Amino acid sequence: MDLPSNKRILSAAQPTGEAHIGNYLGAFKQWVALQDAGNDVCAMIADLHAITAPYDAATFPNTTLRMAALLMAVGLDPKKSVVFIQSHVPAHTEAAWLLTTITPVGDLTRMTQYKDKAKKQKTVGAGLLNYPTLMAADILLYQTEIVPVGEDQTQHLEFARTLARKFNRQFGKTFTEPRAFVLEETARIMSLTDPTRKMSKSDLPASRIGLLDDPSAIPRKIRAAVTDSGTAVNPKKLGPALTNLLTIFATFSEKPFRDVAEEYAGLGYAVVKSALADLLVDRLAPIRNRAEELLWDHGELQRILADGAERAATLANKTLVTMRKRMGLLLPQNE
Ligand code: AQP
Repeated sequence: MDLPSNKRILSAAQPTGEAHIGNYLGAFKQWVALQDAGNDVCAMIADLHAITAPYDAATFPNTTLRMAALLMAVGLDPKKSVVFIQSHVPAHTEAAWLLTTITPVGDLTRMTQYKDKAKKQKTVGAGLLNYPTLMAADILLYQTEIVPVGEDQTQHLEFARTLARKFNRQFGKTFTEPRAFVLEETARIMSLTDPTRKMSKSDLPASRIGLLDDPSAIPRKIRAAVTDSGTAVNPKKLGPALTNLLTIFATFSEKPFRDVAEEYAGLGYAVVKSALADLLVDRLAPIRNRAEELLWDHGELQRILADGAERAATLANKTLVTMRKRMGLLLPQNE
């Protein structure tokens, strides 16, 4: 994959649950590669987005902190990147409100993700409808040039680009127009219990391998993962379940999918599962150990996040003041 360099990048993960190997292979790992390629990465824990879906307020602070620890444990270095919690930077909600005033409601109700999620909720909150405007604010506040997104987020990114153009036309050039960096599709990881659906934080624990899973849980979950009909690997006739297991294997071992499928050709599914479990236990151990180290000292973790929020706020507030000026809002005397 050709990586950009020297670009301002915004990436975000929602603390909607425990991050899993799908989040890691499909997103986090690539964010770290972007950081290491010399980009200026802002890595945000999107708590304000997460609360647009039903959630447990009592456990939410801890879930948020665990997500922060995991992002650092996978390699986002708070000395190189700006790692912060979205709600710690109030500019996001203010910029979102300002952008809401130029957002046509019809554009929001047409969003595929809104329609999908609204169907699953008893009462649809306005926060869910306004989700793309908040996401546009997240991106535009940092003058972001590149946003790494999965296929499912490209519509929201297009919306942010349209809003940036509209604002720039109406009030004068204020925002950089962001570009999507579509994450490698090969890294889309599916549920272990239903390989036709993507692995998801909000799904049952048996459907996913969490990055903080106990090493003893990993072989158990992999053994219980559904397989396709048949008993041995046939590279010419792979069903969705085996394709998923071999994709996880190939991505973690950084080998081409085809090579892994050939390597296990003719061998029983149990052999593949056992090798995959060993590989996962091995590869996840350093991530889990580092996250546990960080989580052991909440005070230090909060200090790192406070520093990230301060650096993020400096960048975001600069754009926010320009937005307010350009929109004709009277600034307080001290600004
Ligand atoms: N199964 C997956 N395979 C590959 N990539 C995935 N991502 C999520 N699931 C998979 C990518 O992880 C990044 C961070 O995700 P997020 O927290 O912003 O959103 P999400 O897509 O909503 O994640 P989940 O795990 O599916 O959580 P819930 O259950 O809350 O919806 C994104 O870049 C995403 O593409």
